[in-house]
Amino acid sequence: MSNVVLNRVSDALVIVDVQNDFCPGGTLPVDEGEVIIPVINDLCARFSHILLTQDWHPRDHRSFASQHPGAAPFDTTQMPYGQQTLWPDHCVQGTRGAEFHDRLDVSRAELVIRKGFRSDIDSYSAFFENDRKTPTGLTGYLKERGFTRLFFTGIATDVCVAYSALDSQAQGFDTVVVEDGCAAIDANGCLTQVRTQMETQGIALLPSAAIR
Ligand code: VGL
Ligand code: ZN
Repeated sequence: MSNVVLNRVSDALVIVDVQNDFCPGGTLPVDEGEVIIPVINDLCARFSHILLTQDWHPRDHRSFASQHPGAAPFDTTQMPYGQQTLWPDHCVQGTRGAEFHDRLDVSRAELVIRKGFRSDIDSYSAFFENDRKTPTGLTGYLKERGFTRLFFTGIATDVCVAYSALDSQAQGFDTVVVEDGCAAIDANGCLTQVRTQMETQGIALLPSAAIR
C-alpha cells in the first residue's frame, strides 16, 4: 500500500464524536472506543489542522428510545424525514457523557462542530442533518479555509463517520477514512455494507501507518 504524504495547507483531520457516551462505560459504547484514542492522538501529531465533531442532543431528543413509549433502543421508527434508529439516551448537552474522552488530546483542535441539537431531527453527518437537507455549515467553513482533503477518524465507523465521509466526498473533498482510528457499533452487521458503499463512492480506506 502506498503512503499518503500530508499537505500542511490543504489537509485536515476530522475526529468524529470521541465522547464518553460512545466509549466503554458510556450509554452507547463501542467495543474499541478506547483503543482508537492513542491511534488518533498519534495521528494528530502529523496534521497541521484538526477539527472535532460533538454529538450534542437536548434531553428530549426524538432519536432517544425513551421518548417513544413502548420502544426499545435499536428499534426503528418513522420520522417525517424517513426511518430513524432509536438509541439509548446519549450525549445530552452539558453532561459528562457528552464530553470528549479525557485521553483524547483536543488541545490543537481548531473547530468543534456540534450536531444533533434540534430535538426533532437527528444528525449523523457532520455536514447535513438526517433530513439530508439541513446543513451544519461545515462545508462553507472548510471551503473558506481552503481544505481540499479530509481524513476521518472516530465513532462510529458505520454511523457518524460513514455519513460524514460520504457527504464529504459528495461535497467535493478528497476523502480518506483512517480505519484503525475508527470504532464501529455494527448493530446489524452493517459495517461491511457501509465499507463497500464508501469504497464505491471513491473514498479511500487506509491504515494510520500509511499516512505520513
Ligand atoms: C452516533 C448514533 C447516534 C455516532 C451518534 O456518533 O455514530 N451514533 N448518535
Ligand atoms: Zn446521537
